Amino acid sequence: MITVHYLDNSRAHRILWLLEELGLAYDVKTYKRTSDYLAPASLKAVHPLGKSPVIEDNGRVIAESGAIMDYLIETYDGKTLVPPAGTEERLRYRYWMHYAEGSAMPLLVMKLVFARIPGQVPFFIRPVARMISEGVRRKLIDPQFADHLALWRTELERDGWFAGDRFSVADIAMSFPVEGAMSAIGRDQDTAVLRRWMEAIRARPAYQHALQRGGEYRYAKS
Ligand SMILES: N[C@@H](CCC(=O)N[C@@H](CS)C(=O)NCC(=O)O)C(=O)O
Repeated sequence: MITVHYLDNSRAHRILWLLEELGLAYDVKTYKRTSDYLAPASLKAVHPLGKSPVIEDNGRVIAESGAIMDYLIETYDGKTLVPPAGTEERLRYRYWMHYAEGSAMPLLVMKLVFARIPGQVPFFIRPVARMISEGVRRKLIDPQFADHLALWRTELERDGWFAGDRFSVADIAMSFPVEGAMSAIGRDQDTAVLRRWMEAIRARPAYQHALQRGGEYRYAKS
């Protein structure tokens, strides 16, 4: 039986969702975040980095969302959830599978970290910390963030999903960046196509079953 080590309010929701799409049986071991919003130390007993998701299957411990998704598709015949080899869609699929954790999440985490810096320093240097943090966000992070949003919109406006005109695991991979980004998107940005796509993924029974099986996942509310 597959075990998913699930940290609350985390990208581990994607793994439960994929397991539901594949119709596989699994156990969920839930971990609560600390007051600093970090993973509890007990996750380090599962994998040295102490992050989630991690799965255990047939004596193997597998970490890293993209690697877990690839493993599940390969091991449990998920080919209906992946565009056929050799097609344009398969190339797009591969791009988004790597992009989700390789490009989108580092930028989103950087945005979050800089937003939190002023609250983490002694109050007497807070104005300076705020100035630095806002400067970095305005000059370095937000212009890139706008480019990423435009890229998502262009891809979804093309034919509705991230890798073609059919749902694929690339949509699962992209769910966490898009859901996480929604609260950080300014009112000046057009989010209609992203919201339509989010409605479509949330309408999938497997997405909803994953919410029921997992712990908290606050991004589903945005
Ligand atoms: N790229 C990794 C990122 C893993 C990761 O950072 N997970 C977050 C959950 S969203 C985590 O465990 N955070 C708690 C911590 O850093 O202590 C993956 O996709 O698996």
